[in-house]
Parts: sequence; C-alpha cells; structure tokens
Amino acid sequence: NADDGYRLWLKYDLIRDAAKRTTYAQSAQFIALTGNSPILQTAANELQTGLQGLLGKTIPIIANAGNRTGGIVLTLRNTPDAGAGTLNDEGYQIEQRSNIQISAKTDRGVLYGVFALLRYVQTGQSLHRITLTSNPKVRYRLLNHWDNTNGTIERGYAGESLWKWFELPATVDSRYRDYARANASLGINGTVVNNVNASARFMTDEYIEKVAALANVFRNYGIRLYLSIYFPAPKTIGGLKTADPLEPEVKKWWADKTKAIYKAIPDFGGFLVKANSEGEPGPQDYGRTHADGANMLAEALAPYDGVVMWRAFVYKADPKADRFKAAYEEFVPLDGKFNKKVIIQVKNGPIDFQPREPFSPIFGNMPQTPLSMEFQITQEYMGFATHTVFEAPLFKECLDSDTFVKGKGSTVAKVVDGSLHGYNVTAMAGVANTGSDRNWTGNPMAQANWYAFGRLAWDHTLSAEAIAREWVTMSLTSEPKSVQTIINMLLKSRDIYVAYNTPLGLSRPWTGAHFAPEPWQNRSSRPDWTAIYYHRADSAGLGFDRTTTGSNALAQYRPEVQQQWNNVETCPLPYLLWFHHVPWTKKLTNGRTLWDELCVHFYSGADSVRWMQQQWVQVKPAVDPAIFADVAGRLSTQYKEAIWWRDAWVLYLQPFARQPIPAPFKKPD
Ligand code: GCW
Repeated sequence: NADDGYRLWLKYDLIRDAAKRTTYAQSAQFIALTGNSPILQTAANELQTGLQGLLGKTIPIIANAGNRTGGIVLTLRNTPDAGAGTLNDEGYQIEQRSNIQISAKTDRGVLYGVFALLRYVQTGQSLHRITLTSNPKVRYRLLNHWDNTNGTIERGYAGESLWKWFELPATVDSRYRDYARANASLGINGTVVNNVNASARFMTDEYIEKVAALANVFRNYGIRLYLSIYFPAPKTIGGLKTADPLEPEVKKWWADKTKAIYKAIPDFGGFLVKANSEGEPGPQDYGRTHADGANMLAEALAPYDGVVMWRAFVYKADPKADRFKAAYEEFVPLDGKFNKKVIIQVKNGPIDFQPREPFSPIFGNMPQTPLSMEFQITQEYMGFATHTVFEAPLFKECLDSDTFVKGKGSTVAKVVDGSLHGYNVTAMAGVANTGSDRNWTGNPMAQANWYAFGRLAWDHTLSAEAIAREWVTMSLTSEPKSVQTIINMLLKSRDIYVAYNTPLGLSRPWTGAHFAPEPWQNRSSRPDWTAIYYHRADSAGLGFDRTTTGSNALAQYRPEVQQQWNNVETCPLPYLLWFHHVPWTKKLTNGRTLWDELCVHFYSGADSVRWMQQQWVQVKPAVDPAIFADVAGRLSTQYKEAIWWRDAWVLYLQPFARQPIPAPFKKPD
C-alpha cells in the first residue's frame, strides 16, 4: 500500500486516534448546503470526500440544516451584515455555534473555507469554538505553466506537460480535476496553461477548443484559465502584414480573437505576455513601447472581465551594460502610461530566479501601476528535481524586504498586495513545478514549494515554518518528532544550497541548461549569457561592482536600501558579491578573508547535505517507505552534486585567488 505521492497534501488518511475521530465526528454529523452552484457543489463534495477519509464515515449532504445541530453548514452571505462586512470577495469565515458555519460572499469563498476546515482537521487542531476569518491578500493568484504544444515543459523537471494536447478536447484526463483540486485547496484561482515563450497556435480555433475543455474542468474549482500570447500572432496566423499595436487592423484582429476566446471560455482570465525579451518579438519591433503593446491588448479585453499580465523580464545583449538595471530602466519611465487592466509582472529579483537575489528595484518604483510578483516554483537554478530546496524562506525573504519608498516598513509584500500604493488589482504568479510524473513534482519534497507558493499568495504573512509544518503534517507524517526534524531540514535547505552553489552573492555560474557548474564559461551566443559576465572573477578579486565606482545599479534603490548594501565594509555577507568586487584577501566583517569565507561556504554547504541525509534517515519509521526511498535517493545524488559544485568553484577560483584551501577543509572525501 505504498504511497506514490499522487495525493499531495490532500491525503485524508484515517485519523488513527479513535477518540479524536469521535470528537471531530460529533461536529460533523451532516453537511448542509444552502444555495446552489457548481462551485458550492464542489465545496460540499470536497468536504464529504475529505471527512470520509479522515473520519472513516460518509457524512450526508443535506439541503438545509433546519433545527439540526452538530453539523457543518455552508452558506453564501451576500448581505453586508456584521460578519460579511469583514470579508472580501473570496474570503471566508468559519465559526462554531450550534453548527460549524462556513460562510462567504461567493461560492469560491465557501470552497476555500472548506479546504481551511479540512486543513484544521488534517493538522489535528480542535474545531471546538473555532472562529476564523481569512481573506486573500492578493486578488489574482496564478500558476504559470511554461508548457509547449509538443508536451515539453521549459524548465520542467517532473516529466511531460500535464496537458495532453493531442487528446484534447475530446478526451479529458481525470488528472486535470485533481490538479484543480490541489490548487483550489491553496486558494490558487488562475492558471496560465502555456509557455510565455508562446506558440501562436494557442490563438487558433483548434487550440482554443482544447484549452476550453481544460477551462470547463477548472471552473468548478474557481480557477480561471489564462493564455500566454505570441505578440506577432496577427502576422503569423492572422495573415496581416504587421503586428504593430497601433495599426487598426492589428487592434481589430486582437479584439476579434479575444471575442472568440470569450465565446469558448466565458470566464477567461486574460493574457500573459513576454515581449521584447530574450529574442521574443514585441511592440518595440515597430518602434512602440511596452505600454502601447499592453494597452492594445487591454482594449481588446475591455468588454470582458480579463486582465493583461505584461512581464518586465527584459534586458539587452550588451556586455558593457549591467543587466541588473535593465528592467527598471525600461519600465519605470512608463509608470502611469498603462491601461487600468494591465498588471506588470516582475520577477522577485533583478536578474533571474537566482538562489539568492536582492529584491527587484522595480518594486515600489511604479506607484501608478499594479505590480505582480513572479516567483519561480520550478527549480531551474536550484538543482532541478534532485536537490531538496524549500523555497518558502526565499519567497519570504523577498516579500519581507523593505523598499523604504514610503518610509520604513514599505515592504515588497505591501507593494504587491496593493496596500502601499492603493493598486486596484493585485497579483502573484508562480512558475509551476508540476508535470506528468505520478507524484506531480518529481521530487516529493518539491510538492512543498507548490504548497508554499499557494499559501503565500493567499497570505504573505504566514511564516515559512508554519507553512512547512502544515505541509509536512498533511503530506508526510504527523509523528511530532519527525515533523520537527523534517521542518528543520526544510528550513535550512535553501541556505545549504546557496552555500555550495552561489554563496556570498554569487550568481549564474551556468549557461544553457542551468544545471552543471560552469563558472569558467566565457563563450555563448550572447555576451551576457556567459558565467564570467556575472561573477567577474579576476586576479584582483571577485564580484560585480554595482556601487558608484561600478555600474551604480544601487542607485535604483532608496537611500536606506543603498546604505545597507553600498559599503563593502558593512554589506551583509549574503549580498556582498552582488554589489562589490572584493579583493581575495580582504578581511570580511567576521574576520575571515574573502577566499577563506568562500571555502567555508563551499565546504560546509556540501557537508550539510550529508547532515540532511542523516536527518532524513531518522524519520524513516514515520514516513511512507516509497517516499522515504525516493527522497533518500535524491539526497544522495544531491550530496554528490554538492561536492561537484564545491570542487568546480574552488578549483576554478583558486588560480585567481592564489590562496591555499584552508586547513580544516583539505582532506579529500
Ligand atoms: O529564467 C529564464 C529561463 C527561460 C525563461 C525566461 C523567462 C521562459 O532560462 O527558460 O523562458 O527566464 O522567464 O522568460
């Protein structure tokens, strides 16, 4: 009866403690569903399914509680009475009086309340006098799939695409529903099903029909479907001579196309766009701006409830420029020029999903334009599906960073949730790590990253530890000591990865596949796609000078932020080489030289993977044997690869540094 990980955090295994089961069952004698909609029906069914597993009983679904007590009542509360007043459109309230009331303004809110209640039971919390109100802090909470028409996934490490384009629309895999359930359980309410490096085929009738079949499944779980678009589609599939966004015929083409999409998918969410970025075409090809392009699409969406998510991931192939500065330089001057349906989607860091980056300086600097956070859940730069790296600490580090744009406490999270500048629409997107692998994410531990993204998109104030605790308890084990061991391991895993991979603010020691260490790489199709462009190792030192003596990228931040990072004597070590070219023998704040400190990180980082292996062995009796073996195997590969990273860096850098490897580390493995 081995667990293959398919059920994710929705396992609903029978609660072993019979007394506990009875207590829960006393407050769950029936499920009363007042109101009628497919999503409410989903909510009742999900509650029934969950409780069936956890309590070992079929709880009847009834139409009305009448005078009955001891049940769970799902209600829509459209009236602005005291309770409903504190709820936003998707929020929910759970309260136990004579029944447990789960109420919300919309059916989606009720669904989220149901999953919250189930989470309470799954994590063993008491429902007695439960009173809980929760509202999502951002409105659009999306996964972005980088999935292609041929079934491959850009930067996907868990098999093929979940979407079987060749079978759709006639054959609808039951897995699509399971995908929707998992997302809805986290509060994710949208999904972009295709790659931002988009194929124009998604705009053809053939594909609109296929994606509409997916949307039909997602709809019952409150999930709206979005599409990435190929900007020159009016030319490539529309037969027009141009895709210039200011040309009337181009505008008309998009308006007609949008109409056709809404005909097939009435709740279509909108468009995601990568334009004039990494060779993708865009409005600049016609001398137009990002705003011209985005606004043209927004106008096409004007009759509908849809938005444009326009990505700010842009930089030029210029070896002399600093890529760090590029997105800010192109987008900040456009603040105030975007249609109100446009959201600018910004990666968390200024370069590209590195294991540790400072926050993007765009956050806080476009007060008139809603900015969406783009995190990468898939581990493009974090060991693919092999290395165990829990990303909640990375997400939190960025969200909690202070931009200081309106004084102390102007965190990135407050920019994104709209509270700082009063954005009318707010969004967070996560580049998905799911695929056709039976356990969805390849590495079972990577399920935690999907989970963490969803939970933080709902509520960015949750701590990484609380998220880890929920996930471990629901997905792996509820045995308290093992839960704690796994949480410790997860919470340290990202710093461990950074230590052997890109310590002290190093970045991008890869080219191409972004897998193997290639810090020596100085040749590429683009001058800024070499490793040396980023780390700048030479006989004088290491790191990218972004102070006034260098690219001065720091000037894009507020003075308070500059002060944290602009002085090599005081810059926190995790960010040191992001901003400074540091001499090899320079004494750092902790008294070690740069070279010695690097070695400490590389060596102790690799050793810490061994520590993770030891931790994992300790939980063996408490977790499913199949999952145990799977993770154990991946950890042993991770250990080998950590040593590989360590040695690649040390041996590459040593001829520049001309320093011995510090004594404690010399011993061969
Ligand atoms: O991280 C880089 C990836 C590309 C990706 C690009 C982007 C989808 O290496 O594979 O393309 O970012 O975010 O657009």
